[in-house]
Amino acid sequence: MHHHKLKDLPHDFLWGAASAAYQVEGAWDADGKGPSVWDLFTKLPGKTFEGSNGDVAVDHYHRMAEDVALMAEMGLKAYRFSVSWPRIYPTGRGEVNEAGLAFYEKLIDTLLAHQIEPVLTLYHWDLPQALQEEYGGWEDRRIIADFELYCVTLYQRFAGKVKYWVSLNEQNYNLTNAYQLGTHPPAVQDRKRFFAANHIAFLANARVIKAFRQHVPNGLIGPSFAYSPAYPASCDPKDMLAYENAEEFNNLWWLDAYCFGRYPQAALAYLRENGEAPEILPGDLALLREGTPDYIGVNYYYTLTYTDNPLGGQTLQRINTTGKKGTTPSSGIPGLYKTAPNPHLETSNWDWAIDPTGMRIALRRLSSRYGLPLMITENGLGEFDKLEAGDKINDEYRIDYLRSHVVACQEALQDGVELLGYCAWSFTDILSWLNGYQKRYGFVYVERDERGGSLRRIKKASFHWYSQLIASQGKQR
Ligand code: BGP
Repeated sequence: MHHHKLKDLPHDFLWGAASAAYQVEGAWDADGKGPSVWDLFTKLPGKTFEGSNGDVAVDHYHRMAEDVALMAEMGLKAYRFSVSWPRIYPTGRGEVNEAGLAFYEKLIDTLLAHQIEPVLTLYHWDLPQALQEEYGGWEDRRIIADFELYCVTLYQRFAGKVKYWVSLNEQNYNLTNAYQLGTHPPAVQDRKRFFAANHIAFLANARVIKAFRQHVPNGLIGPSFAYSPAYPASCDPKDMLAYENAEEFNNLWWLDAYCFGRYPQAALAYLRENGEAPEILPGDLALLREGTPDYIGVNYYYTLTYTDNPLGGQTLQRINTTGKKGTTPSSGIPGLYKTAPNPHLETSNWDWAIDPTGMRIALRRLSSRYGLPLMITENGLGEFDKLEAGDKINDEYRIDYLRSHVVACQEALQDGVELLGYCAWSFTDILSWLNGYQKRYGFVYVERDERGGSLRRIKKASFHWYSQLIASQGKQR
C-alpha cells in the first residue's frame, strides 16, 4: 500500500533509546555485585572481538547522572535499560543486595525527574554465574523459582514508578548463540539441549508475567523478541517452503509459545521425529497460556532471505564480528532452509540487510497474528564512526537508517498496528557483545576502544537529528 499522507503519531508515543546493563554499566564488581556468566566468558581467550569485555564498558554506573542529563537535553521520552540480576542477588538468590537496588532506584528517579518514562528489562543475558555453576542455568527448572524471586523483588520495589517492563530480552537470539552456535555462554553446541533450555525459559517467562499481574496491576509487560522476518529468495515453491520453514523455526517457535501458549505444528513434528523436541510436562502449556504478554517488544535490525537447502547441505554458521563487509557465509539447517543474499537490499559493514519495509512487514505480521500492541524495543545501525576535528561525528548513514525506519513505523500505524513506542538502539555507544567497541550504535559517542579511553561523551549529528524529530512529533524527519 502506498499512502499519500502519513498519519500523525499519537501524542503519548514513546520516543526512546535503549541499552543493556552489561553493555553500558561497567563497575562489574562494585557495591556487592556478583559475577555474571558474561564476566567470566569474555575473559576466555578468543570469545569476543579483541578480547573486549564489560568490566568498565562506558562506565554508566558512575556516569548515570551525566547520561540522563544528555537524554533530558535531547528530549527523550523513554529510556529502556536492563537490571543486572547479579547486582540484586549476587549469587542468584538468597540475600538481596540493597546497593544494587539503590543504583536502579536512583536511575529511575532521575529519569522520572526529567519526565523520561523508564522501560525496565528484567533479563538481558547477564545470568548470575553462581546459577550456571550450581545447576546449569537455563537447563534446569530450578531457575524458574529463582528468576521469579528476583523479578518479584523488582516488582515490589518499582511497581509505583515503572509502568513498562520487558521480561526476557531476545531469548531466541541469546539461547541460539548459547546452545547452538556456542558463541554466548555457556558455549554449548547441542540442539536437544537448546530446545530443552529454551522451553524452560518460556516457563520462566510465563511465571514472571503471571506474578506481574499481582504486583504491578497497572503495568504492561512483554518479552522483547529479535524478529528477523523471513523472505523467500524466489517464488519457486521450494524457496517458499524454505521460507515457511524458517519463519516457523526461527520466529513462530517463540512468538506462538509466548502469545498462544503452544508450539507451531510442523516444527514440533519435525523435532519429535528427530528426537530434539523439548520435554513438555503436564501443566507446562497451561502455564504458558496463563502468562501471555500485554504487548510484544520488537527488536528489529534486518530481514533474512531463505532458499531451499537439501539434506546434507549448508549448516549453521557464525555471524560476522569483524565489520569486514561480505564475509558472512550462508547459514542454515540441512533439509529445512539456508540464507541467501537479497539482491534488492544494501547491507551494513557487518552484512546486515538494511530494510525499513521489512520493519513494516514485521509489525504487520505480529499485529495481525497476535492482536497485541507492539513496541519497537530496539532498532539501529551499528557502524564504524569517525571522531573528527572539533569533536564532530557526522553519522549521516545512521540518520538515514533511523529516518527510514521511523517512516516504516508511521506506515505501520497507518496499516492499523498499535505501536506504543520506538526505542532506538542505543543511547550512548556501548560494548557490542561479540564485536567490541568499534561497532557503534549510539547518538552519543563515547571515546574509548577495545583497550580503553577517556570515556568522554560527545554528541553525534544523529543526536541533534533525533532531538528535532522528537520535538516535532515525528514530523521533521
Ligand atoms: C541485540 C541485543 C543488543 C545489541 C544489539 C546489536 O541482539 O539485544 O544487546 O547488542 O542486538 O547487536 P550487536 O551488538 O551484535 O551489533
